[in-house]
Amino acid sequence: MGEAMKPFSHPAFAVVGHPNKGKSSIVSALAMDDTIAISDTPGTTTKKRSFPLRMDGEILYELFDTPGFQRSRQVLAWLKSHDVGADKRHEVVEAFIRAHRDDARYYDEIELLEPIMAGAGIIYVVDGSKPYGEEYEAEMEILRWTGQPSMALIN
Ligand SMILES: Nc1nc2c(ncn2[C@@H]2O[C@H](COP(=O)(O)OP(=O)(O)OP(=O)(O)O)[C@@H](O)[C@H]2O)c(=O)[nH]1
Ligand SMILES: [Mg+2]
Repeated sequence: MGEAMKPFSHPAFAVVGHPNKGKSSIVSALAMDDTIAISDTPGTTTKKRSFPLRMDGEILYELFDTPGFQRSRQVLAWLKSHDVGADKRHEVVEAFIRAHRDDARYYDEIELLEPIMAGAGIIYVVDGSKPYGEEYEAEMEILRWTGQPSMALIN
């Protein structure tokens, strides 16, 4: 995995959530890009991908399609075991990424966390056709640890 991402000079949003909940479908619609891989197999998106929305050559905003969470409970357990206080949680997420950069088990989490840690806002995609699942608790708590603003998008 590469270097840490640079901060953004324009609004940026990472579309994140559980696998197979329509993240790529939403990015495809908002970015008006039908080359994005969409399928009913969970884990279709394996890398973050940037979609800058340009007007007159200038980037208005940037969307990131990302892989879904694969090991949210384990990630959250690591964060909690390295907790040093509520005001330092962003740094603990940074430490998680540094410690697991070459760990294939957390590839998907690191891919999705990187744009958020670089300053992207969070668009958390929820499946409106299914009852609320408790596996989402860990995902949402990890996202809170980043300290970035977030909104839920019910697909
Ligand atoms: N019925 C219905 N199906 C949808 C909707 N949005 C997405 N889908 C379907 O849900 C499946 C998953 O969509 P993706 O956009 O690939 O989901 P994803 O969250 O990017 O999935 P991963 O990349 O695997 O994490 C596809 O079969 C889509 O056609 C929707 O609003 N309604
Ligand atoms: Mg996808």
